[in-house]
Amino acid sequence: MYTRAIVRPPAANFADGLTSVDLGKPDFAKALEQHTRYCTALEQCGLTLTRLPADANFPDSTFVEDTAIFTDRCAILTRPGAASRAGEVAGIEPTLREAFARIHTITAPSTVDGGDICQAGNHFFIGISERTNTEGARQLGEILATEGFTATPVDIRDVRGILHLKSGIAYLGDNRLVLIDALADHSAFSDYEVVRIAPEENYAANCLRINATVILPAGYPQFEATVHALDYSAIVLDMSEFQKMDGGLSCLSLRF
Ligand code: CIR
Repeated sequence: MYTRAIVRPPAANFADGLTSVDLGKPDFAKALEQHTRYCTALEQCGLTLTRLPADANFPDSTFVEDTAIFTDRCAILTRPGAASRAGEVAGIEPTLREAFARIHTITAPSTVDGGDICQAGNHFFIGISERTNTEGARQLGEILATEGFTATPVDIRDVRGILHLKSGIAYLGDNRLVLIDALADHSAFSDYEVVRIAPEENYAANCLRINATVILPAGYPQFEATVHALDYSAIVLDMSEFQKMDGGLSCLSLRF
């Protein structure tokens, strides 16, 4: 059961952030509107929000998920793999210190982006990507082990079209994983019930199960039908402006 989330709206220079996709420049006013709807959706799921101010020093800072990992036992400050995002962690730390009694820190030469970390109950999948290095995966695995969690690294460096592990996976609870085709047959996931995403709907893999609700992006009818068939209540959100900057639903909040 989640009760809280941390969010930060996009700053006016949001379009200056990093992107690997060729979907055009995001519209700032539209991004703000989509962010507002996102926050309302989290509140509809029962979460109380801590709203940080927009931070134009870091155009990607609306993607707060990459700066920390939250568990029910501790928080972990990450060390983002993109140099332009390294300073975002200091901006989130004071809020973490208020909320968590125990905080661990990823240290050099490790890099970890929160978007590469998928929690499934007491187990974590740790993506090794362009952002999270093998040393980071190892260090994070050790930290999680001290807290009684298990972890499996998943190397996604050869998987085309995903920036982070969670661009291609989501945990829905009930031992059920949403997976893109490129990850669906990976041995790390063999003990789970798999909801496969059709290749043309890959972006929908980055969905969020929050309490009784699944929040999913608009424009993916096959996955939306699956969510209804599985009896979740669904909230569908237009994410177009964040998608242009390689972002999805999970990236825009830290939930706990
Ligand atoms: C970046 O490239 O870092 C941002 N433009 C997008 C980060 C998306 N974060 C996430 O998937 N957790």
